[in-house]
Amino acid sequence: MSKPVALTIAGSDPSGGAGVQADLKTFAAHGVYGVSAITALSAQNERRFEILPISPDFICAQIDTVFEDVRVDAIKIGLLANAQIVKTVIEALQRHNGDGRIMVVVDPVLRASNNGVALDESGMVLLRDGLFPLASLIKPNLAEAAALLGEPVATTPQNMSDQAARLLAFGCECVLLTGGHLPGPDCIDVLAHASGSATLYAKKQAVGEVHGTGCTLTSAITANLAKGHVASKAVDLARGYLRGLLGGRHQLNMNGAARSLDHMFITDNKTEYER
Ligand code: PXL
Repeated sequence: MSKPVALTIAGSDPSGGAGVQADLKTFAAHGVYGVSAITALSAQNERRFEILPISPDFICAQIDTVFEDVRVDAIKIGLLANAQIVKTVIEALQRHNGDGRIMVVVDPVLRASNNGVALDESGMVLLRDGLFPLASLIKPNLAEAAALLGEPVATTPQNMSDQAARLLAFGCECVLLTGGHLPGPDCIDVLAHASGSATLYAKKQAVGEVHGTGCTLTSAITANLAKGHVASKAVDLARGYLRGLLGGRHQLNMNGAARSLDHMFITDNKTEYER
């Protein structure tokens, strides 16, 4: 039997903590073969964020050549740097996933972790109205959910459930609204789908700012979907993987205050996240 295959359509992060680099390592750590189409190059650290979008035609060529040769089981979509690129990705999904066989996970990246702008207003509107209806799952954080809805940032689990339900109305199958920035002892996420919603609790770990957690969670969900898990199980396993990564010794020491994750840790200690 051949390995499951996951495609990431996302930006490059040279530090390896986020973006395509994080996605490919996360896929590999899950035993999933990773393929990629790069939407933008970034040059970034905690103080600077510069971005060079790839031309839509060349993004299209990357995606089309992958599909000519590879049977893709799940797709993760991350940073899309402008509205034209969002349109290119929508059209590629229409060409290659017209029958909806492939699970599609969208991380609606609006800002990079050092607050650099990743997608402008018109791009965000097209992402929401054109790409969400093609998605199996979208994973906004609190700030992204608020921006997408044009509402204040949720401050309670009830606000989060209400906003997740309103995001579902844009046409995706599931919404995972991550509430890591909500104050309190627990990390609270809401998973909403057509038949209801669940509030998921995990003990917050005192790790401070860690770079690339959103990309990593989303690519772990995608890897688990590629392996055939249903969405709720894929989310559960991915949250366990991220919890394992955030357990101190799986982080790399970088020069700055924000730390990066060691995505391959489960290949060293497989049982830890499977518990
Ligand atoms: O975490 C959002 C994100 C996505 N994609 C790229 C990034 C970042 C954050 O820095 O660099 C390429």
